[in-house]
Amino acid sequence: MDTLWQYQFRIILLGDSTVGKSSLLKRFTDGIYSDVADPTVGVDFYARSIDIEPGVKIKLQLWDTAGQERFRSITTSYYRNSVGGLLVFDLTNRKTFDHVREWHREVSEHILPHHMVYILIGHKSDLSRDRKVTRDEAEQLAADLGIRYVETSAKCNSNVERAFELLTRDIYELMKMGEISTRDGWDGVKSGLTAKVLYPAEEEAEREKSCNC
Ligand SMILES: Nc1nc2c(ncn2[C@@H]2O[C@H](COP(=O)(O)OP(=O)(O)OP(=O)(O)O)[C@@H](O)[C@H]2O)c(=O)[nH]1
Ligand SMILES: [Mg+2]
Repeated sequence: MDTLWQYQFRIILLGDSTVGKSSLLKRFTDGIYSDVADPTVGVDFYARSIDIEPGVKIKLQLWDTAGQERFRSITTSYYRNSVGGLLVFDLTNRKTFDHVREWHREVSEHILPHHMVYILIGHKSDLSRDRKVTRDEAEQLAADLGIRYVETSAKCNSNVERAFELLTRDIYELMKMGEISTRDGWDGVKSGLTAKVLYPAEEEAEREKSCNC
C-alpha cells in the first residue's frame, strides 16, 4: 500500500543541459550516481517523501526537465503546476551560472500572476579544482533573487538531502502562513486524505463549536 502523506508538492528542476539535474534527482530518490548519463528527453518524473515534522509526511513529485533548448516547448508546460523550483548550475561551467537569471526570469514570467519558491543550487562541488564560480558570487546572486543557496554533489552525496529538505521546508512554512494554498485547477500543492492531522487542536475546537448538544 502507498504510504500516507498529508501534502504533495510538485517541484521542478531547471537549468542548462549537463549541469547535473537528473543526477541530483537519481541520488535523492534512488541513492545512485553514474559518471555516464544520457541527456533528458523532454521531461522525466521522480518521487520521494519527506517527514517534515512528526506526523507530517510530504510527498514530493519531482519533475526533471531537459536543459536542451530544443525541448523547451515541452518543459515550459510544466512550470505552471509547480510550487517549487531548483535552479541548478554547474560550479565548473561559468555559462551555466550566467544563465541562471534567464531561467529565473523565464519561469517567473511564465507563471504570473502566481509565484514559485526557488532554491539556487551550485552543483558538482566535488570538482573543487575546476571551480569557475566562487561561493561569494553565487551567494550574491541568490541574495539578489531573494532565495537560498546550497552547493551540492551527486557524486559524493554532499548536501543533496539538505537542498531538497530546505526547499520543502520553505514551501511548508509558507503554506502554514497561508501564503501558499491549494487551488482548483492547480497541481502545485495537494492535500492528502489525512491532512487534518496537521492541526488536530483546531479541528477539535471546530467540532465542539458545531456540536448542538
Ligand atoms: N563530478 C560530478 N559530475 C556530475 C555530478 N552530477 C552530474 N555529473 C555529471 O554531469 C553530466 C551531466 O549530468 P546530467 O545529470 O545528465 O545533467 P542534466 O542537467 O540532467 O542534463 P540534461 O538532461 O541534458 O538537461 C554526467 O556526466 C554526470 O555524470 C556531480 O555531482 N559531480
Ligand atoms: Mg537530465
